[in-house]
Amino acid sequence: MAPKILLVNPPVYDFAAYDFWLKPYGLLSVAGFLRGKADFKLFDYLDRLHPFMAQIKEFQSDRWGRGRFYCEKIPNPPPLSNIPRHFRRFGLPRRMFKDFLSRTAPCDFALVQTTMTYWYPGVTEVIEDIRKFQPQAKIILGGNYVTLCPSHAKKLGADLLITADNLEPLWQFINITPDLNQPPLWEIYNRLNAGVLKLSDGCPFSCTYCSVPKVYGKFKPRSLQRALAELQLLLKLGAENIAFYDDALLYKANEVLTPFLEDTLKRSIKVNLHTPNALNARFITSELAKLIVKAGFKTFYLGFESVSSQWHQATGPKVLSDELAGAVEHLIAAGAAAGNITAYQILGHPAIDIQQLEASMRFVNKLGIRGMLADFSPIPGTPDGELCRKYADLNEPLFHNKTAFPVILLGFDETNRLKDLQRKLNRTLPK
Ligand code: B12
Ligand code: SF4
Repeated sequence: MAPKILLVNPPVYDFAAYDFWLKPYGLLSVAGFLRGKADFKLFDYLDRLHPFMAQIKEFQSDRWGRGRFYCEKIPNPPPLSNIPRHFRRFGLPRRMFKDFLSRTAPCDFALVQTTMTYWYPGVTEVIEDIRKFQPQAKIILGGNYVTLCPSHAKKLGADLLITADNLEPLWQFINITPDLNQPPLWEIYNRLNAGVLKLSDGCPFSCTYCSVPKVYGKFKPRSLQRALAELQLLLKLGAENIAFYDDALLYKANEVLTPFLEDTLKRSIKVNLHTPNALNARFITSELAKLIVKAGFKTFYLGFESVSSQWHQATGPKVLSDELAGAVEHLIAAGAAAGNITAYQILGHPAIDIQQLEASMRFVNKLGIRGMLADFSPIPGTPDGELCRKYADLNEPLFHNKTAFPVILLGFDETNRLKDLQRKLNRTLPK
């Protein structure tokens, strides 16, 4: 008999959370490799198309498939008690999972997605409920938190931890031979209006605040055929919006993104494409801008971080000011709406003294595009994360929280002043 596998995407405990095309992509990818070889059930706490959230107007999607989650206010956890913001639990109510577990036939394995390191309280809650209602199930954790904080994750009491993309221990544990050509198990959702794609792994850069180079190594393209099959599956299931989760989507575009988009154009595929994970403006030539706009890219998030060349020298030069300006010019000339182009700048980076953050925000505003402050999350094991140990105990992942860390580094008033300034600058732009 095929083993019964429960897939769980936990709730989020945080100051803020928004469905910015959040999908448990690693979990769905692993389940896809086991397609046809196991009997799956899914409980996704963050599924806004679940009947509980879908019926409420407040949680409906915007035109690009994003939206708010159901949430409940809860007390701040003790390590974050000094952060003067409300803490919340985002996602379906816990009782629904308990009901689901008690109605579901006993499962052999439970695969649980872990995402941001500081979201581990949601994972703890899920483990507690599975242990109570499905005590026979072997619990397996995988994803970012387990990869970046393995010793902390061990304490949560799961039966197996899968770090990074080394899935061998998983196949041995569940005793199934995977089919690695299969796309993620998107059909497990009853309804879908947004999906995710990834055309590559890794990144050729080595920014000192980022874990990707260490965890995933250098850039490696994924199979184009498999990505095209995945897109077809997503479209068949009703997805109208696709977010790319690549770390370096535009790197070696001639070999990876361009052939993918040319194929979709040849097949006259109509879908809205998005890049919540920053694009590298350096690679946006006039030609590439024309192609991505023609192929259906609707929102453009560009990584900028700072106007300061000194800051870029210190952190790994990614995008210089003239490269950002050139990219914006090419995108607008190709027909992208300026209002849908956003540049990210880090707020709360430990080298803020050389970052010239206000000048960076004003520079972005002069280009006529929106700025967004990307709150800094100190990641243990990265050079910049390690610098932050003098401000916070990074062995407690709650201190990696992106809302908390800028407040710890800069203070509440200064953090608010910079956020207000960003809002004011954005308001000067035409709607
Ligand atoms: C996509 C992405 C996002 C998306 C959302 C992702 C989501 N679902 O929530 C967006 C753009 C919204 C986002 C936002 C942010 N992100 Co982000 N993001 C990523 C990215 C690129 C991929 C994460 C992901 O979904 N991986 C899953 C898929 C794509 O991975 P995969 O390799 O195919 O999965 C394989 C294995 O990993 C494994 N696996 C994965 N999951 C599972 C689960 C199980 C059960 C098993 C068995 C195996 C398994 O098997 C898979 C198949 O081989 C990572 C970097 C990276 N490359 O990992 C950063 C990353 C997770 N983000 C990071 C950061 C800093 C942020 C922000 C704080 C940035 C900012 N300042 O705004 C915000 C925080 C958002 C918030 N609300 O708090 C950090 C982590 C920070 C932390 N403390 O945890 C990372 C690691 C990047 C970095 N800088 O180092 N992010
Ligand atoms: S370019 Fe992006 S993914 Fe690559 S190392 Fe820098 S921050 Fe990380």
